Amino acid sequence: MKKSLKQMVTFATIAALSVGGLTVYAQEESTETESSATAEVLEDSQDEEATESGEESSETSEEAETIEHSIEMINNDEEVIGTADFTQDAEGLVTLHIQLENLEPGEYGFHIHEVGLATAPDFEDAGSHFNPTDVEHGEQSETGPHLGDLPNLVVGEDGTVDETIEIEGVTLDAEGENSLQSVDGTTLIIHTGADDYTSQPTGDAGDRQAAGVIFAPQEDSEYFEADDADSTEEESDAETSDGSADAEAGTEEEATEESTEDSEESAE
Ligand SMILES: [Cu+2]
Repeated sequence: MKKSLKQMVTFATIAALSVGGLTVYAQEESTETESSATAEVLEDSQDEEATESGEESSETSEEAETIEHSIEMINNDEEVIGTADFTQDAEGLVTLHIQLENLEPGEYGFHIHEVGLATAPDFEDAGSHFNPTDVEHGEQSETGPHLGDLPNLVVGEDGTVDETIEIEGVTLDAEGENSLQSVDGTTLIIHTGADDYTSQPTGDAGDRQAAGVIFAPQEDSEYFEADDADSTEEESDAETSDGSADAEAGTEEEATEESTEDSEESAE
């Protein structure tokens, strides 16, 4: 009776172990002669097997990092009117939490545009809608919507917005497909009229009343502006380098400048 139990248990001692997503098959062999001790050990390992396979099902999800990215929104007068906080969760879902103030009550077209530039007052340099899948505009079109098409933004009587929306089909991961970190960058735009979700190619949403660059154009984009980054973030550095550049310039130039300055001073 012990012998038959041992045989059964021996055949059953192939345990599947899940270690960091890799499935490892461990086969236990028992060449020992029959003994109650061996049978007990094997029974124990069978119990462990059951426990392990139970744990296995709860360890299937791969670890993924969340990504957070926050930007400021400005109006046509370059006044900051709020923030847009992008979050990508471990499953890859991108959500946008937008908080704004000092807007006129109403319903406005709201899109991600395909160039990471937003120069006030018209924000026209943000280009067209972000549309990497090359489809028609609007959820009511045959092939749409653009990945940059967002639901109209509704501003309440108090002129504020506090909304969280999911953005399907995009990623914040620079390496991912349809990434908002595209070569040309991306910009969030609020229009002056409502998007009708139908008219091509923009939903007839009118002019642009607010914007925020989500990601700036990358170095190999035709829209890349090295000077822009310097002027916004490194003004003091830029001034310093200008000064040192002048100092490094040849003595002839310096002499010319001095003589020019001298003549100007004498003129004043
Ligand atoms: Cu738009």
